[in-house]
Amino acid sequence: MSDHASTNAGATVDVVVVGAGFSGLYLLHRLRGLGLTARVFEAGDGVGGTWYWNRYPGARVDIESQEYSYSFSDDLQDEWQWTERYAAQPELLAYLNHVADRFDLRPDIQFETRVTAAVYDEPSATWRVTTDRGEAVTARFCVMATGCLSSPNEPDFAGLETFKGPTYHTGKWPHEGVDFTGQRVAVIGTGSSAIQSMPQIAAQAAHLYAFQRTPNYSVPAHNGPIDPAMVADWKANRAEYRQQERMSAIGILAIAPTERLALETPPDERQKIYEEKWAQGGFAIGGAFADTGVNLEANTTAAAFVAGKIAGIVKDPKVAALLTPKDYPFGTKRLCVDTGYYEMFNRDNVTLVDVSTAPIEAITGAGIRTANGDYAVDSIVFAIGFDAMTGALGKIDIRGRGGLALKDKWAHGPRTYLGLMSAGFPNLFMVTGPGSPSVLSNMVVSIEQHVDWITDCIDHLNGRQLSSIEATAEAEDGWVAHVNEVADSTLYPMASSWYLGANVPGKPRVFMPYVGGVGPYREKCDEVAAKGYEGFALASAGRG
Ligand code: FAD
Ligand code: N01
Repeated sequence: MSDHASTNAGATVDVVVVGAGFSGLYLLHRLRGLGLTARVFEAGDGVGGTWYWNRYPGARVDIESQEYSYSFSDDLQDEWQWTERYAAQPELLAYLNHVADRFDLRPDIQFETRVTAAVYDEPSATWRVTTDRGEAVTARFCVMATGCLSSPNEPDFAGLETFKGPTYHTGKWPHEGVDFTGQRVAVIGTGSSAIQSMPQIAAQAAHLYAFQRTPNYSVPAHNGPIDPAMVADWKANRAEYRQQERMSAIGILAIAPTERLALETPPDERQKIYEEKWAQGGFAIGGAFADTGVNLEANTTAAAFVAGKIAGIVKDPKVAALLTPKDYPFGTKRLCVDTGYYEMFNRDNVTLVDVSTAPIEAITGAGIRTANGDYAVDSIVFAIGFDAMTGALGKIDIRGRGGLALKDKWAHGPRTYLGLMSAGFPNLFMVTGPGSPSVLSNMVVSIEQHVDWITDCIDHLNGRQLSSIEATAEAEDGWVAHVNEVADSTLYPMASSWYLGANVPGKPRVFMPYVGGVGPYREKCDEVAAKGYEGFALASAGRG
């Protein structure tokens, strides 16, 4: 076992943290700063979370590196130099390892340990957390830093066990890497993971078969070495830029606030603006106009622009047509940011297989059988995504007041107050939980905000000898209604996306993240805290 601090049965700490990604690492640092004892449990054998698990070729951040990084320490920001505009997975993992070392976090992290249950004991107002190693630890507070995209969907294709070659999941990629040289490779899925990995696999493999059920909108990253002028500007104005991110819509500077409407902009000027945003790269295009996310007609102008780009890049018009999304608005599934994705389909060794009209029927010993025929392959990559936002929480037997299981409470969809806590589960916090901006934002900005709010809250309770905090049912009902109302005012619900749980059979269709914006959400959280944690019940031990 690497770097493993062990916890004895019966140990007691102030706070248990589950997960050692961006969230868990910063939590531990903040909790220590408050003089609290904390124990972090992490299933992997290293820190990094997303960037520990997703080691597939081409994995990289799609927000500019300096923005997708911690802001809490000036020294850390001064000393760390990113090398690319969009850092690749190895660099992101190195960064998070650097953070763990720099702040000496490892002694309080127990690796290769999966938390299996967390049970609230009402009389003592404590959580009893147990692990797959048979250990138990008692803590006043439990913070789930388990990640929104950390529970990979497992493939359940008929005949999977008969396949003779190796299979891989992008979300659990082998640490030693995979050499596809000379192989015929199938990639199932065309979400961000597939769109990032396929151009690299195609460059190595003998042949790549891309199995597409639903086409995605993708925009070019225009990645490259980091621009020294940008670095100098960032350094000079960092504090101001960070503040702008915190108060922005999605925590990204590339999406500048605009009131400009696509429908009120003359077509040639609109086209020019889209071209500029396309040339800028990444999410910039999402911020071209204020009405594309809420007005279908306006949205159609963005969709048509991207369709034109696909048609211009992909030489075979039939393939271009298949790659063009048709049945959901632009941006209502997470926008993909790529390096050479559409261009890849011009290669002789790449075949797009449309499984929307001819579904995958089975996996055979030799490959993949669709309704249209068989594809012989040597290996299969599952890029089929995650049980997002609730998946990792659902794998832990979390029981609150009166033995209530979180899974049962959320049977019809997650219910939280501010995405931070759920009524009936005192002293249990979630980082970027459902009902917070989370996956609709620069996650590091949202993670820092949540960690700061949670640790300030714990400090508030400790300073007043309060033993517990719990969301009230009324506040939760109000927040859930608000989250739904805001989502319904946008085009998001028009796509069968993982935001809605639509990618997991049987999962209730509820729009999970909060669309109201990172800045307004932060203001709401701050206001709640300033009003003595309005909407939460605070109690002293024994007083209920
Ligand atoms: P994670 O990084 O997911 O870490 C959670 C950790 O908890 C994991 O290590 C997991 O092993 C551990 N864990 C879970 N359950 C248990 C348990 N029961 N017991 C013990 N340990 C447990 N976001 C962006 O904003 N921009 C991006 O460009 C971006 N790119 C992404 C690319 C990929 C491939 C993926 C999958 C996600 C991406 N995201 C991106 C979202 C990304 O998840 C967040 O940005 C961020 O890394 C989340 O950090 P976290 O610490 O909250 O969760
Ligand atoms: O997963 P996805 P992902 N048969 O759910 C298909 C972040 N991320 O891992 O749309 C055939 O997006 C499925 O098809 P459909 C980011 O937030 C960021 O790619 O359900 N196909 C879809 O095409 C992202 O959104 C980056 O019809 C099947 C694909 O698999 C999130 O993580 C990189 C199928 C899954 O796409 C998840 O991305 C990577 C089946 N049975 C991830 N089941 C960055 O760029 C599923 N599919 C920063």
